[in-house]
Amino acid sequence: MLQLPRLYPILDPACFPDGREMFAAAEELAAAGITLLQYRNKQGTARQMLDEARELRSRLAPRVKLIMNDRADLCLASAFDGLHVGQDDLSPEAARVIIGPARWLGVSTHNPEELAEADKTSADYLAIGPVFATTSKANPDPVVGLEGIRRARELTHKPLVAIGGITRANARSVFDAGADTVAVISDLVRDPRKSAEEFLRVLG
Ligand code: TZP
Ligand code: MG
Repeated sequence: MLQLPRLYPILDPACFPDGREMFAAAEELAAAGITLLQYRNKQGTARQMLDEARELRSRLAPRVKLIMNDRADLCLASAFDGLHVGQDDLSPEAARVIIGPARWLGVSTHNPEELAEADKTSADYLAIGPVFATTSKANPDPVVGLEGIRRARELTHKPLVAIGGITRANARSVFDAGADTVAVISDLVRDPRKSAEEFLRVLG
């Protein structure tokens, strides 16, 4: 089974008003020692996304495994290492047909029913959230809390990624509730290197 690192940063260009800043943040995260990164872009065109993804790859691979959010086509076009799909994207099995057996596949879930369903697929890891309130996602599902993580942990043996409102201050509690990995957007935006180092220390 896939072994994920404890910290799973997600870079979303919407968090970086100056376009180049996202790449600087990516380099800082890598310097802090992260080994997994998701690229998430809900606003860009396919071309912009491919350009940005290729630049991330040229800067970070092979030190950092790169996961594309939503888009199986761009995962292949940018030679990323994996794909992350949600409940409104391609189904895990449809995504698997496109990305093949070797690339990593992650699936977002928001309640026990979705998690149990995703557990039956070829997904390599499952995400559960939002754990806490988040401002990084439009129309988030209801918060699942630490109890939602505990419940999810009972329902799957796959690597479990917790997401939503996770900070250096609460990351330990998320781990203690049964998550294997924390996925983080906003608490890595300001001073990414220092923040990632602190996360890794807390989670160590
Ligand atoms: N899915 C559930 S919550 C979330 C996503 C993409 C946003 C997480 O961002 P943050 O800033 O770490 O709360
Ligand atoms: Mg999605």
